[in-house]
Amino acid sequence: GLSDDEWNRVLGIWAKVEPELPVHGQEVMIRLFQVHPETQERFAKFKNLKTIDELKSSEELKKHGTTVLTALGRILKLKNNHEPELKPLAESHATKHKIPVKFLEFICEIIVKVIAEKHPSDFGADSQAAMRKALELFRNDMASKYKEFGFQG
Ligand code: HE5
Repeated sequence: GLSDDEWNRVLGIWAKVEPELPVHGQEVMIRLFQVHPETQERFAKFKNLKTIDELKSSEELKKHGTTVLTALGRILKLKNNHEPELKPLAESHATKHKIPVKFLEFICEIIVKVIAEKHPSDFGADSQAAMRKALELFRNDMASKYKEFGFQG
């Protein structure tokens, strides 16, 4: 688990991300699709967006990015007691969307990078390490729930 200091770092930077969640969410989704194009194929709604301009112009993509980061923020704020929030997310990603754990790893790494770029002076090495640890906990618990839902991930 994370220490109190680590959780404070995670929630401290998240408080700076939250006022501009749509901006961060849009950037995360676009970056995810650029770096890992196979993830874009999973989105019926977005797989036909080809250019960066098309991606940037999509209000739906921005909205989805906001949805993703809102869900993640709620989970982070629950610290170690995230199971009630995590379970429905794991269920939909395991049984409906069938999103491999590898894709969760991709998006988590991109989230850290996007926050680091947008908040260079508030997200130093220790805070980045704490965020990586929190996201690892999120992924590990998603992976074990995946198995409960019969998805090997
Ligand atoms: O499952 C839902 O609610 C419990 C539906 C909305 C939702 C989706 C859908 C939410 C809240 C999340 N995702 C959240 C979320 C947090 C983690 C970091 N997601 Zn999600 N997703 C949805 C992730 C990670 C992640 C990685 C990838 C490749 N996710 C995806 C893919 C994905 C897809 C295909 C969908 C359903 C399609 C959709 O809603 O398109 C707009």
